[in-house]
Amino acid sequence: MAHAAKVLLNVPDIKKDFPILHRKMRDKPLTYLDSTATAQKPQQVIDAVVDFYSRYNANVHRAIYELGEEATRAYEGARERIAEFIGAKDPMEIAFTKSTTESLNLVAYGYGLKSGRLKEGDEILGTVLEHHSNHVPWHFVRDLKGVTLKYVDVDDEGHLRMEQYDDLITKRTKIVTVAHVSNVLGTISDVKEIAKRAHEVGAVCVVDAAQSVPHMPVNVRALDCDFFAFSGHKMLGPTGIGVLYGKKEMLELTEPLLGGGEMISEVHLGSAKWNDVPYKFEGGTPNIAGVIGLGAAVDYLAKLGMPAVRQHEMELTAYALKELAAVEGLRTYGPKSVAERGGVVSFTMEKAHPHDIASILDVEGVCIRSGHHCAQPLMDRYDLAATARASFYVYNDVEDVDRLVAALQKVNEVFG
Ligand code: C6P
Repeated sequence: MAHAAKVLLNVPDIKKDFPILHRKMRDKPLTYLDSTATAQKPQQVIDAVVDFYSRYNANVHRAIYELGEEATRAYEGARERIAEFIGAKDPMEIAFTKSTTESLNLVAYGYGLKSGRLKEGDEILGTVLEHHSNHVPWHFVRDLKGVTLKYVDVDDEGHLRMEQYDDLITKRTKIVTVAHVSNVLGTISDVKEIAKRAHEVGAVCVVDAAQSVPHMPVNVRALDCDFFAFSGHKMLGPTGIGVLYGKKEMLELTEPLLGGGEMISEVHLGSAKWNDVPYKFEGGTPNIAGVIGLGAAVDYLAKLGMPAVRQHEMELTAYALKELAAVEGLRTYGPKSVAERGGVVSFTMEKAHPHDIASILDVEGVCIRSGHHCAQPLMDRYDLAATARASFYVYNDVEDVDRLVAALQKVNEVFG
C-alpha cells in the first residue's frame, strides 16, 4: 500500500520510547489506536514515577527535612511546566485534581453551586457534542439550583452550529461550556469565539480540554477561557492526575470540594479559613507521583513540539480518512477537513455492529474503541446507538493505519 503521509515526527524513534508497543497482542504486533481513551506511556514518564518512589518519596508542603523539600520542589516544578505548556500566566492558576471529570465537577460544584453566583432561572449553555462528564455535573446544578440548561446543536458534518449562539446566549446566561475537541467526531470548537460571546453577557466560559491539550498547541490566555479542564493520562502521563486551570480571579470565586489537610490556612472547632489558590482545591495528600509523571509527560511533548504533534496527526488522519473511504460499506463521521478535526475517526460499517468490528480487530492485535464513547446525547443526535472509533497519537504511523484497514477488510470477509 502506498504510504502517502509525510510525517514531521520521527515515529520509529518515538515508538522505541514506549515499552508497551513492543509487546505482542494475540501473537500480532500491538496496534494501539485508542489514545482518545488513554494514551500509552513513554519510558521517561515511567522512570520519573519510579525515580520519585525510589529516591525521594515524601509528603509535599509539610516536611522541614530535605527529602520532603525535594519532593515539594519536584511537585511544584511540574506545576510550573504544566502552566507554561498551556500558556497560563501564573502556576498558581493550575489546580491538581484526579481527572477532567473531577475538574469539571469542581467547577460545577465549587463555582456553579457553592459560590452563590448562580440563581434560579439562570441559564447554562452547553452543546450536544459534550462527553458525559460535561453534561452530568450541570444536571446536578440544574436539579439543585433550578437553572435552565440549553444546548447548541451540530450540523450533519459535526460542526457546532455557531449561529445558534446568537439566540441561545441571553442576559440570563451565566456559564457557557464546550468541549475543545469532540472525542467522537474530532470536531475542533472555536473556543476563542465562544469565550468572547460568553463574556459579552458577563458569563464565564468553561472548556473541556481533555482531547485538545494532548494533541495540539493550546494557549489559555489567547483563548481567554475562564476554566480549562484536562487529564494527565490522555497526554502520556499517569492515570489519576488531572488539571483544572482557572483564571486566578475565577479560582478565587470557586469554593473547594474537599475539606481536609493542606486546603486550609487555619481551622478552629467551629470555623475554617481556606488556603490560597490553588492549594484550597488540593485537600489531603495529593497524587505526588502523578504530578511528577505528568511533568515528565509535558517535557516529552514539549520536546517533540506541539505544532509537530498536531501536523503529524492531521497527516495521519487525512491518510486514514482516504484509506477508510475505500473499505466497502464503511461510513466515517465528523468534519471532512482535517484542519477542522483532531486525530480521531468514528465510523460504522453496513454489515457489522461496532462491537463486532472491535472484536474482530482485537484478534488482529488492533485496539480500537466501540460504543457510545460516553457521549450518548451526540449519538442520539445522529440516531446512532454506537460507533467504532480509531484514534491516533505521536507513536502511530501509516503502518498502523494500514493494519487497521487490513483488519477491517477481514470484518467484511467475516460478515460476507
Ligand atoms: N474520554 C474516551 O474514550 P477522564 O475520564 O475524566 O480522564 O476524561 C473524561 C473525558 C472528558 N471529556 C472528553 C472530551 C473526553 O474524551 C473524556 C474521556 C474517553 O473518549 C473515555 S470515556
